[in-house]
Amino acid sequence: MNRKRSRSGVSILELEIVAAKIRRNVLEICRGQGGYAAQGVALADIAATLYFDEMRPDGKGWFFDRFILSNGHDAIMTYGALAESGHYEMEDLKTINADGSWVDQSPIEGQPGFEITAGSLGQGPSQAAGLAWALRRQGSNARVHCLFSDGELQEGNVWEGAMFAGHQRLSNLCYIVDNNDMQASGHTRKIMSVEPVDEKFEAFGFKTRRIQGTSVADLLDAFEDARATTDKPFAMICDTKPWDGIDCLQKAQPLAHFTAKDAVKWDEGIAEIDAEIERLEAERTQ
Ligand SMILES: Cc1ncc(C[n+]2csc(CCOP(=O)(O)OP(=O)(O)O)c2C)c(N)n1
Ligand SMILES: [Mg+2]
Repeated sequence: MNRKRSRSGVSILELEIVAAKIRRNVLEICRGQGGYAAQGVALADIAATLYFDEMRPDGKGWFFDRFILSNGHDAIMTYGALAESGHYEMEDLKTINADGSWVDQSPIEGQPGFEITAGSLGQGPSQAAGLAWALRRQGSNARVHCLFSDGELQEGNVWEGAMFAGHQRLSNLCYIVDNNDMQASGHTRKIMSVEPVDEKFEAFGFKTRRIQGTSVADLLDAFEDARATTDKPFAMICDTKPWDGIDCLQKAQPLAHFTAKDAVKWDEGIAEIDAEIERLEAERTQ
């Protein structure tokens, strides 16, 4: 097990276990009323790496480094992670999408863990660039991470933010792209291709790295590379697939922008995850 590559000293195996538990949380949160479960599952390794290794604690129970969620519907990823870290209660999160629930599917600025209102897509990258610029100006060494989607790459504001970040050489900024070839009504490559994503960000002055979004080892390497890049912003292009990490649900519903509560067999997915957690925990005790 390579322990050196993680920032905090946690092992790859530990982070894989956390990611599997986040996947389980996502399914448990969505099974009652449906939700953006396929994205939450696929982004669990990114969430585990970010929240449980990369972002430094602020000493007050939250994080010193910043995370901007641009694609508001992927709040499910954040909820899954912040339930695992003890910041949110699963019982509250399970009320998502229910009438009268305070748990927003796409949260607004100020809800714990959410810095911006992101239901209207395409706005996070420019806000993250502005935040990174302001923090640098204030002399802070906090890093700013921003997750956004391939669908959002079709919006002009994303590229205005990227142009500003490249021009300002914002080396404290790390974009994380959920490049899942899916948007609301089908495959991104068929509706309006955004490729080659890495070359586009390079042209805007970024250092880029294209990785498998479900590989903790790749993610740790990429975050290390981002931190070591001191003269330009960084873009991590994470190739993912809906439900990445749960084979039976991927097979059942390969294109899954929104998963209605009756669209998949949640129990089958949970059973697959439980078997995975058991296998990983057995490996840990070896
Ligand atoms: C500005 C804006 N336009 C349209 C929408 C409606 N919408 C919600 S999710 C979505 C899909 C966007 O693609 P992506 O985020 O890649 O979807 P995913 O991969 O998560 O399924 C759209 C068009 C929106 N929320 N905001
Ligand atoms: Mg997408």
